[in-house]
Amino acid sequence: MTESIREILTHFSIELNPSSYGNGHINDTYLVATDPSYILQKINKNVFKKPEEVMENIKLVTEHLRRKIIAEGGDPMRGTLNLIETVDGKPFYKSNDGEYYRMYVFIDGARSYDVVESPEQLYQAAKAFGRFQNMLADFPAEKLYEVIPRFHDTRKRYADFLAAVEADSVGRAAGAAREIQFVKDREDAVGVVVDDIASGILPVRVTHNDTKLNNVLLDEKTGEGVCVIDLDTVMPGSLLYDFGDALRFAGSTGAEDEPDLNKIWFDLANFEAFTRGFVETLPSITERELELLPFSVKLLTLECGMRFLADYLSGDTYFKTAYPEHNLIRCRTQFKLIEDMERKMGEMESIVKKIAG
Ligand code: ADP
Ligand code: GN1
Ligand code: MG
Repeated sequence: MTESIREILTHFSIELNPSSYGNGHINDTYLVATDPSYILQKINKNVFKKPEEVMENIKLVTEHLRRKIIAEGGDPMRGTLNLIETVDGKPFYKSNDGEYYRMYVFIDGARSYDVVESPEQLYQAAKAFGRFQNMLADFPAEKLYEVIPRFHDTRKRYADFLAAVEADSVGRAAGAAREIQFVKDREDAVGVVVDDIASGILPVRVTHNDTKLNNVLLDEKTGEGVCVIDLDTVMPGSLLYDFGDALRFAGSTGAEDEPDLNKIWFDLANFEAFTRGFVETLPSITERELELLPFSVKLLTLECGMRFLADYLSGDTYFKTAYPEHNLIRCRTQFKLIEDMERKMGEMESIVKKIAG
């Protein structure tokens, strides 16, 4: 029999009815408003096929971050996610219908943003993502499971996209012909970063891989970055994935699902602020990484756009959607951003040169 969320909570020794929380596209998130408060999450098993491996990664990564933060004199209860164990000492609870639940300490006095409000916010977010990568620079990457195989392998993402077009399993391809062509016209871009990783030109680092602005909490009073959250996809990757994915989202003047494309532009002031924070915090950045920073934003935007479009063509099985065209609307904002970036690529390159000195 399916257990209610209230029953699930008793396994973390809490008696309460929690409420839905946040705007993540993947897991089901609940706020447990007690004192202190907690975040309860049901892990999306369709996305994460082996939830035990996700939890093993998160346990190792948060323990590592905790040690680093303490060594630097910081507050580990705010600087990293803290898992709450179940009554029988496990980092997650598996319900009798086979669902996986985990609980974190709720980080108070900080919040995430779904749309950027100022370049300063981006500067602070970038420093938080940069510090996060620095703290993981000596993490033994071989201990991490690859929880979503080839997550940012854009060649594979492109092949998956073509397969979704070909299958046209819900008959939506004809109505998305323009968007499909937009991706096909940019096939040349998909191999650039993966090929440089394969040939050893780009270093492999332990990266976050999902650096949306709503995956970093900023202090409500000072605006400074407090904690990088949503650690499900921490895996070996490229610094360019974290940079590109962050600006894909935070460089936009509108929401990821804004239907009015006249409101969607790629904002160079936001690009500059984020780049400054990121580059300042990561002295280990290489020449080739610097050179590819502007391109990586276009690449990660293309990757995300083709994932939204492929999901639309496959009947919305991956991302949470609120209405039938949601994934199509999302891919359109990504493609509008790419058009604007293509016009602004020269300016983006000049900004990186100016910052890197
Ligand atoms: P998803 O994988 O679905 O994106 P997240 O882990 O990003 O889920 O959580 C969704 C939202 O919940 C976040 O954007 C953030 O606003 C909030 N949140 C998650 N964990 C915490 C936490 N420990 N403290 C405060 N807020 C949190
Ligand atoms: C998902 O979990 P969330 O909402 O932070 C997705 C990202 C996408 C993003 C697009 C595990 O991120 O890869 O870029 O949606 N996460 C996963 O908004 O697929
Ligand atoms: Mg999230």
